[in-house]
Amino acid sequence: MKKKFVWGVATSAYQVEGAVREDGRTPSIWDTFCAQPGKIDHGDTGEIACDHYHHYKEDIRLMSELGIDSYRFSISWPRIFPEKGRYNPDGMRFYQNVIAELKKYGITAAVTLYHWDLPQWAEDLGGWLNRECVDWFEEFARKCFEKLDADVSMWITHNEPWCASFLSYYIGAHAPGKHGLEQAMIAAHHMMLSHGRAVRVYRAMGGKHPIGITLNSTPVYAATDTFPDQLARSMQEGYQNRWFLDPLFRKSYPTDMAALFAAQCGTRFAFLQPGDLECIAEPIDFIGLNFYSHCYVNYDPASPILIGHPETDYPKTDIGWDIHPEALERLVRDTREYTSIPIYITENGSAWDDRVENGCVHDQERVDYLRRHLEEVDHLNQMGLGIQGYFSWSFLDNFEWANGYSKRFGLVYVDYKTLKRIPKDSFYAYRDWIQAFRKR
Ligand code: IFM
Repeated sequence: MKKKFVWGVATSAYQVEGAVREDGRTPSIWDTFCAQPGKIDHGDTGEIACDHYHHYKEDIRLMSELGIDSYRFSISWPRIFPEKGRYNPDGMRFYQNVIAELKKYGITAAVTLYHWDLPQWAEDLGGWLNRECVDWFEEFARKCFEKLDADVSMWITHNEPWCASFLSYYIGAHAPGKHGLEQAMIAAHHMMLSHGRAVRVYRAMGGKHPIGITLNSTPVYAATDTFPDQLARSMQEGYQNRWFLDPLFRKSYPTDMAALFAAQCGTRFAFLQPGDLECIAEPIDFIGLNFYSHCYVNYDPASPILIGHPETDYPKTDIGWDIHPEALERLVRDTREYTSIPIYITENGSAWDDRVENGCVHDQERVDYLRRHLEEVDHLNQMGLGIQGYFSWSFLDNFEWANGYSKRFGLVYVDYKTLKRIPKDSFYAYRDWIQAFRKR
């Protein structure tokens, strides 16, 4: 039987939940990072966020009005293990309640285990730079499988490991805000290893639902056809895409990137131990892709990884990202070079400077962006590219990491003073699209 296409929305724990001290939760690296002056726009924090922790029933009722099949959310690790080795049933109860509420409306739960909120206790012991972090993650994953699997429709081990490693340990823009290339390589390796270990645990427990990982690999375009710019394209693909796809599907790291990284930071690859690559390549059931834009590059010999980012004349969203829906085809085709397993678009969306007018939010730019991307997904599936579902980012406006609350991605507007929710025009446009699709 043909599998049903899944329509969904997505959020992540730290970005929406708030309630950072409730029911035994301890701080995550994002609480610590937010407390450091200058890290987050306007000094914003996730302390209250959308207070989804207390508003989840209202939010899920709105999801049912939207008519989605599935809600993708993540689990806050420091709620579940507030200290090393200490399980906290009170923290788990929140997710059990969310899933029970979803069930009432026939909405399935697509659960991400790690969407960047590492417990601070783990960071204090070295975090992802400490190989033991893989064991701590495995313990966390096992507990989530044990307590939630019966009512979860799909598991995503990690969200965008490139961001959680290179953006966080090399560029330093995200928690824990470090600046070392070898550190990023080590963190990425341990995250990918923890992915493989979680998949093995799930299989060993007899888990029957699909399990996979979400990447933010990107379709890359070179500014010109010249050799240097084409080289930069290949480097960018290596840095953001192949560094994760090769171990997942080919049991190796890309040698061109490994050589470049090694020349830059002198790593001896001591973090890579026998058996690791086999574990990372444990077979998965689907791959999640988060797609927002393309990456446009030129050759920059002054950059440690030879990549420059020239200005383009594409129209841009409020966060400055080029709008290029057709680039999704390149991303999907590049992914298809590696695997034929189902692809889910686990995030896609756009930030705009939304305003409330007479109780409504007329976000025509988001409606256009959404429609063009949905048409593209449809087009790719007509060509047989095997996209199995689409999750709009985001259900709610939320804490956009280093941008704080200054960038709004939601289908639902959140008034951060009153916590009132206002469905935007894009909410109704998405609802209508889903309904029309189901009637086909
Ligand atoms: O908000 C983020 C999300 O947490 C991960 N993917 C990209 C989104 C928009 O920046």
